[in-house]
Amino acid sequence: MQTMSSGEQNVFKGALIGCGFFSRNHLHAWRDIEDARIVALCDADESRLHAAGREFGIERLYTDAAALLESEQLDFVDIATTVASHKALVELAARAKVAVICQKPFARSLEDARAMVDACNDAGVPLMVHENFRWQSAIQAVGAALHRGEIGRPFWGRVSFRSGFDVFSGQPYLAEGERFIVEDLGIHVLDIARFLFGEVKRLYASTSRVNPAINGEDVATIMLSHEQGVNSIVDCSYATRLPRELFPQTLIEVDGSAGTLRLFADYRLQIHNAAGTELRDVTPPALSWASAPWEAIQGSVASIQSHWIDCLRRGVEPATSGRDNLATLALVDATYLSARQGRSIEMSEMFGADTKGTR
Ligand code: NAD
Ligand code: 89V
Repeated sequence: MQTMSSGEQNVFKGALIGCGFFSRNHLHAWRDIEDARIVALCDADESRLHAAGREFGIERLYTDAAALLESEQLDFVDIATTVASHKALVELAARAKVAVICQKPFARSLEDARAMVDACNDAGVPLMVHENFRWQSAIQAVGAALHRGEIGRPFWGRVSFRSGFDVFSGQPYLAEGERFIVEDLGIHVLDIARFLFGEVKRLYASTSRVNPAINGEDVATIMLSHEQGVNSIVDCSYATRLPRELFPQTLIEVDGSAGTLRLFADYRLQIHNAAGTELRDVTPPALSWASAPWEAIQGSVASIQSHWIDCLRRGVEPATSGRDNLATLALVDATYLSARQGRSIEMSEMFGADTKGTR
């Protein structure tokens, strides 16, 4: 059992639910955050539960999330299970009045996501979606450069993720679903487009499957018209054989009224404007537990989890709150709808009369 010293009174106590493939990154990152402590773990699979407990020295272990929430005094739960269990677990945490982080994809449908946001709202508990890609050091550097107006007013952008990396060996469930790249990876890239260029008015998308061994689509191209006048392209592929594999790098191009920004491979950020051309190094932080090729993602996990603790301490809404994530999920749904029907989608169609909580 973990003991708290008097110096740890200001430490936020959490439990992690879901001890699978990606949970190791959460657990390593929590260990590095001074004012957070994971005091208990939960997984329906006992062998995974005990393996994580042993690896991270956590002794309070549960196979049932309801029992965890009944027995532990928690400041937050961190849900790192796959999407099928998210709604039940978020609503369970809300009923127990415990603040909650939930991994992406937040929900299977926009309707479920709204219900989850409402449940936390009504219970008065903070809710953050672990939408971490925008928290990568390189993406934050791009956002900051645009925010400072270094290339003037952006009018065009491209956010691109093209890879042939074998994601299925670590995450075999990704090969099984009817939906694949847009729901799993495109969701991050669409969220980056929102983060950089603002909310979307309209989109047009096409998708295809190249890999015959999987059920869902592994290529998507999406054209977005943003409310503030930027037109952008989000493209992603897991069927792209490059001379050098770049997983999990996202490459970015932005043209602005006073210059251009390019995020090249290997985390090189080029800003070109009237003052000249500058190349910046925006490499992810060197974490002791990072492992190639995952460093950028692992750095973003550390950043989003620190952001959560900071928001809890200050009593403010996280940047990637449940409410914020509704707009990203709506882009995912609109992409599938556009690809299926071969037409552009007005984002207002996705919300109908019920725009509650989408901004
Ligand atoms: P996984 O299948 O390896 O692990 C999930 C674990 O949750 C399993 O051990 C399972 O037994 C457990 N579980 C499921 N339902 C449960 C329940 N009701 N109660 C207790 N335990 C339960 O999955 P993973 O690859 O670790 O992915 C988990 C989530 O993380 C997914 O939603 C995935 O999309 C997301 N993910 C995010 C990133 C990122 O960068 N943000 C990267 C990889 C995966
Ligand atoms: O981030 C994710 O959700 C992961 C991966 C980067 C492998 O697609 O599933």
